[in-house]
Amino acid sequence: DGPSVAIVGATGAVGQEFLRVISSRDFPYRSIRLLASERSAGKRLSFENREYTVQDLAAPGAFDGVDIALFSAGGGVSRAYAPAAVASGAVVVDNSSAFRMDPAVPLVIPEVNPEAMENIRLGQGAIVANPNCSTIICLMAATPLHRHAKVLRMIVSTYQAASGAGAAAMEELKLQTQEVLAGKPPTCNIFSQQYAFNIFSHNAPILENGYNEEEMKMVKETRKIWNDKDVKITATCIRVPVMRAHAESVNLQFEKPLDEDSAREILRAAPGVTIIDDRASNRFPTPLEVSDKDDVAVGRIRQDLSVDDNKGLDIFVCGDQIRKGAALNAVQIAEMLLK
Ligand code: A2P
Ligand code: 11C
Repeated sequence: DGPSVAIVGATGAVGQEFLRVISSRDFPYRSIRLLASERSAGKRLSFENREYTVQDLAAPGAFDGVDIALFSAGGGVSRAYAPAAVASGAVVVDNSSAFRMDPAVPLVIPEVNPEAMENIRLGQGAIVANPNCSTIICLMAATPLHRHAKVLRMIVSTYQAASGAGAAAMEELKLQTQEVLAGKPPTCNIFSQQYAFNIFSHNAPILENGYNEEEMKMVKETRKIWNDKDVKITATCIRVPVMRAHAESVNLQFEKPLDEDSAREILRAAPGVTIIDDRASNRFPTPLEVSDKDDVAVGRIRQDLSVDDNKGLDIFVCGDQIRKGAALNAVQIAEMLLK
């Protein structure tokens, strides 16, 4: 029993994680269909002791009988194929940026704004958007504090992993690391400059206002998810040579006072959040520590001494980009559809 599920982008980094998360959470499904480009069509993949043949997304009838379609094959693919999935009655959970800012499409982090999708029903074609990974990881930690003291301004600096740019970028980081250690010139296919032993501004296109698209996603998506068009947000997004978890330094300025002990209590009670904040031994969240974990980790919880009246806090957040930043969040959305 359970819904019939299609995975779009099944051969990709997030697509593969969809399968691992479905399995580890015992997500009930009647059938699973694996879809990717024609390059992968015919490829055999095994999942939960069964063999599947990857099918071409563009083949006719790709969504026939599908109840839930989890998309992670880029914005272009979502724009091209999500409407067909919706027309055939599927609820699309879309990991791309294609529909996030569409007022008719809920943009959902289940721990943060589940109410946004209360009108979405299985059997009635619709799209639910998964936020950008940097937004999800940031808001998992910032929202419980926002609910308590209302964020007026948020300043984010990210340290983003290779996985955000897909499986090929992760391969490029491995290859370049070996090449540089061997004294060879690094192969630059995915990124235009050396990635191993380097950091650079996020590869998303730079917009006219000088921000890159990744930064503006954090600004706009947060306003939509918090349903707060006035909250002031600025971000600087940076790519670091880490495999699969993002780190973010988040500075929060509040309307009401919030002392650091209360903040720690609030975060301790927040679902999907783990605190790693050991000042005595200088142990705080790291990308490695959260890799393959569901929870986002928060530490460096401290009063911002540049803000009066306990109205400012600094925190450091790490989260697995592929898991809570993408696949887990999408599967949690799918679970909400079953309720
Ligand atoms: P394929 O492996 O056939 O190229 P990642 O984010 O790790 O780079 O993965 C991208 C995913 O999106 C892959 O599964 C990839 O399939 C899929 N994909 C990319 N372009 C298309 C397309 N035009 N049609 C269908 N699937 C696509
Ligand atoms: C990254 N978050 O880490 C980006 C990539 O809107 O889903 C995913 C972009 C998106 O590079």
